[in-house]
Amino acid sequence: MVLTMLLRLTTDVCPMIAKDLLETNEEAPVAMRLVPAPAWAGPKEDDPGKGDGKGGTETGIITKTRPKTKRPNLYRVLLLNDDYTPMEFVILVLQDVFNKSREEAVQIMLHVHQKGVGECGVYPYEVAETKVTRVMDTARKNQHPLQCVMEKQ
Ligand code: TYC
Repeated sequence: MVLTMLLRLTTDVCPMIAKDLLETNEEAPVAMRLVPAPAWAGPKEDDPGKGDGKGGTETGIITKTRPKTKRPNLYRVLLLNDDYTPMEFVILVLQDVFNKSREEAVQIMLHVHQKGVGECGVYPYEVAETKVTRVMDTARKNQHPLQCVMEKQ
């Protein structure tokens, strides 16, 4: 995916950059180039006609194209200890909802049992939310007080 940014620039606002962009218009096809302003950009109020290219009234659109590399916000999904949920139930939830091996699930369950809280995984918002819901739903259906929460990393 690409993000295209448009910015109106006049040579009287920033003559050095505008001149540079005009001169390198063909050589800089991707990074940055000054192209004529399209009709939808509207006329510049104090610019009665076309600029002469010698500075002062030249108007154009800078387009900059770059890869959009926004990373998703991540959330930790945490399991909380209680005195009543059977250990075996917690192990099965960890295997089923968080795709843990039996060995990993036992380790996480014991960690939560001993420390009070433990991490089951780190996910983008909607994945984390779905996992919390699945844990809470299955706990409620089985009448266990098991609690699962998410927190921004
Ligand atoms: N403490 C529970 C017990 O002794 C076991 C347990 C572990 C419960 C982890 C919840 O998130 C939990 N039966």
